[in-house]
Amino acid sequence: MSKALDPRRANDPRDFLAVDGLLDEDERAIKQTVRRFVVDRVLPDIAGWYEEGVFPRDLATEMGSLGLLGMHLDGYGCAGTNAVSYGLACLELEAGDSGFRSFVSVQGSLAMFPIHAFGSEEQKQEWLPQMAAGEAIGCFGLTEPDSGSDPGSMRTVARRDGSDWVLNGTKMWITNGGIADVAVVWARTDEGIRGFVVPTTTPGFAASNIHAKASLRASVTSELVLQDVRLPESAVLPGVVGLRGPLSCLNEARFGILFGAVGAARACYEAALDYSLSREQFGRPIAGFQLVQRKLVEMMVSVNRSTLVALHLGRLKDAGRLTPAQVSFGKMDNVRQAVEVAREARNSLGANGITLEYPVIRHMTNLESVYTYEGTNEIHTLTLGQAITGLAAFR
Ligand code: TGC
Ligand code: FAD
Repeated sequence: MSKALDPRRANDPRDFLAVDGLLDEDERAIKQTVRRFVVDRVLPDIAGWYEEGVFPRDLATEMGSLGLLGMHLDGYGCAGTNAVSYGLACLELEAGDSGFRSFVSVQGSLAMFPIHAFGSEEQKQEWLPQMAAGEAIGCFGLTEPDSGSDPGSMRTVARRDGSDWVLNGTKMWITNGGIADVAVVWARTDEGIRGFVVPTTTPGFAASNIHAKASLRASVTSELVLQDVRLPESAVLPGVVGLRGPLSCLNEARFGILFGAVGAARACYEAALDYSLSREQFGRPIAGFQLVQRKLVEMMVSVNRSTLVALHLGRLKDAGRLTPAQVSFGKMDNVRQAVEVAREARNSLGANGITLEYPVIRHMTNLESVYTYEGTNEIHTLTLGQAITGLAAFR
């Protein structure tokens, strides 16, 4: 008879609900591969990149060769994994830094997805293989200086001029903008909102990076100015008209974020656990004090609960049953949980919690952006309110 496990030590503090056991072999292998990439290629340098405010563009091709770019899309050089694997990759990347998950979200879900879902065959052939390889970088221009939560109020316009389109307007807060080779830009037309595939070398297109950010510093965030940008008819995404186009892309990216936030929270919880076990005050490890244990337990419960929510939503997506409001549930709750975990972890590290020698303050400040972008906490709350009452309270 096998010796019974000591019930006091039967659980892995880093996977308390044994969620890893719910993954299949391929999913576990992808998770491990991305975790290794983060440990080897991101963690050694991330504090420096964060401090300097740079994103290491060189790593794009490495992420491409790992199949992380547009990984849940089929064909055109994309890996074609299931949705859960895409989510797990986002989780592991964000355990490194939200900037890396952002890069992958924007490239795969916001720039490649619209071309894949709504693009012409010519657009797909031209852009997707090089984007999947990380040789071309994409960005997604929806938000404007006066049009954030309400993208339907955008002012960027595209008007027909003979067989061409001419675009004018300004896009704000655009991830990857300054390093992009191609921008998917959403603009108002006589027919409704349409998407345009804009090579960033097109005359009249300019990107300037936003500096002095105190969050997501290892990520490029830019303003895009389009002044009489002339594009051929072939630049428009033929497959969609209306706000449904960009909002469909957001569903994909928000799905990655609801997994990613768990990664940031897990990294914070693990840092707090390790620190509390080794830091001694009053003659013993602070992890032995009841108030510290309470914080650690709250963090652990939160991380496990968010992981289960993410995995459940991933399984729904793979079964083709995930609704946009369910994505809002995950984005709203997992990100707010992560914000709270990061804050508690920061506190647990005392003064060391404010230095970049530990990952926590970096995650904590990053998560402030994650709380705001891809639909703020309030917008997802209202989306859920509408879903359960049938009443829209946005306006
Ligand atoms: P509304 O009248 O409700 O809808 C207009 C049309 O869109 C359809 N629709 C959706 N389609 C797909 N997915 C969704 N989630 C959809 N939500 C709505 C809807 O059926 C309708 O279609 P049709 O064919 O009948 O015309 O639109 P509204 O103007 O009332 O707005 C609704 C609201 C507020 C929820 C929406 O505008 C919204 O989500 N606002 C938040 C904006 C946002 O999230 N921006 C993110 C920008 S990108 C970014 O932040 C990248 S961060 C970098 C990174 O990811 O790392
Ligand atoms: P606002 O919409 O002005 O909101 C301000 C506050 O008012 C928020 O708290 C909001 O919740 C609240 N509010 C607004 N409307 C309501 C309402 N009806 N009811 C209750 N409260 C409300 N955009 C892109 O298009 N592409 C990108 O790649 C991209 N990357 C980003 C990267 C970073 C680092 C950041 C910070 C943002 C990025 N964004 C991007 C923009 C992001 O999507 C917007 O910031 C976000 O949608 C919110 O818009 P806003 O900042 O204009 O805030």
